[in-house]
Amino acid sequence: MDNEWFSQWEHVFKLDPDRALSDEQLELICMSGTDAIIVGGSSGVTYENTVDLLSRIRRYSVDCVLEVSTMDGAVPGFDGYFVPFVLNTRRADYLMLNQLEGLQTYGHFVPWQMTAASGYIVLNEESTAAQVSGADASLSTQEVLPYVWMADRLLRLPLLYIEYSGTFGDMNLLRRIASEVEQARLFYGGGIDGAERASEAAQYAHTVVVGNIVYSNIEAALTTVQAVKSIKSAQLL
Ligand code: 1GP
Repeated sequence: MDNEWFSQWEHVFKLDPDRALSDEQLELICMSGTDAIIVGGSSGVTYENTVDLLSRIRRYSVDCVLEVSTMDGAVPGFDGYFVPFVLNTRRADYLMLNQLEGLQTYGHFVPWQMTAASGYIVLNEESTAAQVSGADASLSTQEVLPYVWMADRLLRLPLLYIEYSGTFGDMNLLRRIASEVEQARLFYGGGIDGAERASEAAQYAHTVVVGNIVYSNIEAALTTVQAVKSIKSAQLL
């Protein structure tokens, strides 16, 4: 992996260390053809459950990265690390102070070559992510765009993550955001429950993230891989 380590990803599954998945289900996910697994969650993430999930995913060759959202869950040995910054929070701890504390404690151990900042815009008010981070999630299109410009053009973050966790987002807004992004890789996550929604999101986002449905309908989750890949192949033509 190098600085471009996530620049080819089109589809990823996000797995929560605090939720149960059988070995059979995990094998299906890891062998699905997805580009990577992101390990992360908004609550209940500990060192122990993160190490446990990493060691189970390590039986497979798929890239596995950690979204570092708590100091407790900062585990070495992943292929890469995302450090989330919630751009539309009013709370300085989620904007920057928690991350700063992490660097004050563990900064000398950070594998910088495979660590990237991810700028989150959280747009589902009901989500745990919004509630935990105190995000101002009810933004109009006109209100969202300055966050996009801030992340992509001013801060030049490598990754912009449009997060609707738990609900399917406004695809018109995602299309508008995509048209404004100049250099960041655009991730979309939220409410993808099968091939149809995966295809829709893949039209606009560079990378589609599939989470919850893994735990409630694994067959539907698996269909999202090919759905995203088909759209991406068609875009190349
Ligand atoms: C969550 O964006 C991911 O952080 C995926 O969302 O769980 O709704 O698929 P879902």
